[in-house]
Amino acid sequence: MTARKLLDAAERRGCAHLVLVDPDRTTAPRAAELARECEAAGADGILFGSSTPLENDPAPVMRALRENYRGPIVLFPGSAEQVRADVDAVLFLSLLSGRDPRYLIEEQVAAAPRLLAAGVEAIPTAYLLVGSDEGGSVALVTGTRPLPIEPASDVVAHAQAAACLGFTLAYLEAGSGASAPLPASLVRRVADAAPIALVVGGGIRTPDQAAALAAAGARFLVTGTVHEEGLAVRPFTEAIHLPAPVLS
Ligand code: 1GP
Repeated sequence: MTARKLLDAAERRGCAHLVLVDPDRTTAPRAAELARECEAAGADGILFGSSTPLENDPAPVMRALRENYRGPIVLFPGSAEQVRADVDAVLFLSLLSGRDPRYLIEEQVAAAPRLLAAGVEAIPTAYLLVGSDEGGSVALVTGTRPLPIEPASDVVAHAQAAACLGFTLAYLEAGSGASAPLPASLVRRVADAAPIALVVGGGIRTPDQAAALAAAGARFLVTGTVHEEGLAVRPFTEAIHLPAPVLS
């Protein structure tokens, strides 16, 4: 099972690295290059998807990833429309930071029959837009506002609700291309108080930022924009994989 594989990787590494590939913003040759980098660096998975409706056929990009990367490829869909069978699993998202029934349950009702018919594994994921950047394209598409960073207790309570509702993951999202990642102090507060594996993404631009978020308790970190801009995968993977504790 892909969820198990990912959680095991996070357990083994301390924190796991997921690389986001947006098929509308990545050519097939670039996807092949990125996939080879992910394979060589030991990145733990590739997220495939876009928060906006797809404009191009994503199949060539998926093929390029499959041909060059042996790890899990997980769909990170912007809507039920993007559900496809050639992935190892789907982040089955519910936008818990918003209050719009469409993104809390209606898209899920539309997607579930197709997922089950295709035999694709769903990874129940509470999606929480957080931050001061207005949430980027997800906020725009969904018409929801992100949870403010302060008070942290509100973000904590949302992640705790996700845990109580039985979600496998809680994804703290600053928004793709956000001007800054979420503060490590916030991630630490949530990780300490909510018994659920945290995915953190949006605005991670340097390996140091990634290392700080991993040390703060994120179980998965997602990087996307930096690789679209040409930065290599390996320094991020190395920063994210926490060093094993020294036994005394
Ligand atoms: C977006 O969290 C991911 O959903 C990645 O964000 O593109 O800013 O790395 P970036």
